Amino acid sequence: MTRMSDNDALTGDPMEMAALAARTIADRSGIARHQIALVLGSGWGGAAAELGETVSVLPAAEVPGFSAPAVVGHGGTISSIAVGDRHALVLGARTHFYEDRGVRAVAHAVRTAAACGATVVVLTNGCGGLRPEWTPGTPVLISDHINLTGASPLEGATFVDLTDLYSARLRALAREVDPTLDEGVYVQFRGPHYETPAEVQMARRMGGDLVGMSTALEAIAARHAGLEILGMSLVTNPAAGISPNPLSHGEVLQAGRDAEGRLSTLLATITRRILESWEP
Ligand code: 8IG
Repeated sequence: MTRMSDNDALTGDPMEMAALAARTIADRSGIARHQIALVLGSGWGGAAAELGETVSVLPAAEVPGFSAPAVVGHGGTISSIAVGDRHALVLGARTHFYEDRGVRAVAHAVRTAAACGATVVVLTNGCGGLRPEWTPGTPVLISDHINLTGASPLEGATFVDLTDLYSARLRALAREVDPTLDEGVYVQFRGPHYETPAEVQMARRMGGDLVGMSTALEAIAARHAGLEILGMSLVTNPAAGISPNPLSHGEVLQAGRDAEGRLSTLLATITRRILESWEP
């Protein structure tokens, strides 16, 4: 049996580590199976409260393989929410690639979601927008991604098909809830610095619409774990050079807070819609 004395260490087999985390979540929450998981990024933190009745809240640091958040404004809890007769696992604890804890730590949350029984994961983030009409506070569905991190969350000769990585079925469900939702291609940079204007123009010419520092690596790991993926970005700022003003983390957080109420309702409604369509 694997014993964890140091919660930060992700030294064992990644799938075993996820199974261990899933057992801890099941034992501590009393919920044997979660049908859907949500990873909440900047600006999306309020959604859990609107989703349903909170059954359990665990500090991430008490679940094997997770650690306390590195960034102010990012959560640090793993919650079980009752939605009708189903349960959503809300992961407010994301490890970013730029934290240098390795790709296993980045992938751990979605692997744990799959080990908890989820078949769908909703990956959310705050990001920069490349289209000027996407003012701060605009939610955008992710249609595809470009991974510019130079990394993969998968190890060894693991050849995973990424066609339709971001489920067309789930995007259609989201648009049933809000037909005005735009969609775009998410470009993951390594960070933690924001892009230069030249890099933003590069991303645009490559076909990108959104720039961020998460989600793409998680989506790859999620697909590998067998999950169906809905990706949603909150444009918290125009990407560098898109507007004449420089970027500040404070403004990014403020845009997130300002949009939070509306976004929470949107995400909760979409999640309930997905659960209505859920089949074991
Ligand atoms: I919030 O403009 C947020 N995250 N790479 N660029 C990148 N990540 C981000 C940005 C942005 N805004």
